[in-house]
Amino acid sequence: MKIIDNLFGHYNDESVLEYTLVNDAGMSVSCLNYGCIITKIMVPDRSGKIENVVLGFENFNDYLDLSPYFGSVVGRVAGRISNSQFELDGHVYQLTPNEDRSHLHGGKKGFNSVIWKTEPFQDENAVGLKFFYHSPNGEEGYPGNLDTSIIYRLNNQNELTITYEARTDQKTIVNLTNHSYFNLSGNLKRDVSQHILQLDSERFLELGLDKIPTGKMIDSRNTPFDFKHGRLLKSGMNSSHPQNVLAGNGYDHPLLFTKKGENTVALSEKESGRTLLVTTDQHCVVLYTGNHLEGPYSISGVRARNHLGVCLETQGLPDAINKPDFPSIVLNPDEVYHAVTKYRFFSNTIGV
Ligand code: G6D
Repeated sequence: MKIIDNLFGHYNDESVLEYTLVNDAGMSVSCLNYGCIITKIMVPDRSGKIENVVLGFENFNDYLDLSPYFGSVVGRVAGRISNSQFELDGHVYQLTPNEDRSHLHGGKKGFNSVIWKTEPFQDENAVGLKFFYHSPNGEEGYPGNLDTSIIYRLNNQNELTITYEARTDQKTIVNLTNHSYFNLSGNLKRDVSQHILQLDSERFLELGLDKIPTGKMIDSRNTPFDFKHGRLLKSGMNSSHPQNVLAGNGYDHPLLFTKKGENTVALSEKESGRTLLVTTDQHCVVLYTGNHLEGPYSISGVRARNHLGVCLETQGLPDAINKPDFPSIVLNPDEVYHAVTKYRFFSNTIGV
C-alpha cells in the first residue's frame, strides 16, 4: 500500500495536489486537496482489467470551469434550500442564492470549491487522507464557526470509507455528502442506462418544478422508483412518470431508506461484471443520473453526454431545515456531526 502525490494545479496562490491512494488488491483512489475531489477510482473488471469508474477531469482548470461537482464533497448543506433562507431560534438566515432563488450545494463558495488542509496517513490495514476546513461564521450566510474533518480510508478489501465530522460554536445546519458520478463500464466506455440499482426503499421525495422537495413522500412500489428487486436505470430515463420527466428524463430524487440505521445500495453493470456496494448511516440517498451532463466539453477524452454517470449522494433530506417533518440537520455546539459512507467495489456482479 502506498500514497503518491503530484502537483495538479494552483488555486489562489495555493498548490493543488493530487494524492493517489494505492492498495495491494488492484484498486487506487486519486483525490485533490481542492474540494476533497475524487478524480479517479481505478478497479478491476471481471477479467481483471483495471479501469476508471468515476467521472473526472485530467486538468484543474476544467474543474474550475466545467465541473458539476464531479467527485467533490458537498457542504455546508447538500441539496437545495428553498428561498436560500431558513430560521433558527427566531432568527432568519439568508444564504447566498446560486440557482435562481435557491441555495444549492453550499452556495457560490461551497465546500467543493475551497482548499482543504490535507494530511496523508497509513496504518497496517489502510492508506488514507485527513481533510480539514474551517468555515468562518457567516460564510455563505451560515451561522457559526464550523470545523469539519473528512477522512478517506482505502483498505485491501477494495473499500473506500468516507467519515465526516463537524463541530460548531453556534447552532447551525450541516448535511455533507460526496458527489462522485459513478460509471462501472470502465473509462466511460458506455453510459449508465444498463446499470442495475438495488436498495430497500419504499418512498421517495416528490420534487417541485424548482427541484426542491414539496414535502410529500411518494410510495415508490410499482413505479420506476421501486428498486427493491433491482432495476435498470434506463427505466427512469425512458419513463413518462411525471417525476422522471421533471428530473430531465431520469432520476434526481432523494430515495428514503425503509429501515433506520445502516443501509446498503448496490449498483452493478453486467457487461463489465463490476459491482459497487454503498453502505451508509444516512437517512436517504439522492439518486442523480447525470440528466444535464450534455455540453461542448469532454470528460477524460469522452464527449460529455447525458447519463454518462450516476450519483449516489448519501445524506440528510434536502431542504430539511424548512420541512418540519424531515429529520433535523441542526447541529448544536455541544454535539458532533458524524456520518459514514463506505464504497466497496467487486469485480463480479453480486446480488445483495
Ligand atoms: C443538477 O438537479 C441536479 C442536482 O441534483 C445535481 O447535484 C447538480 O445538477 C450537479 O442541478
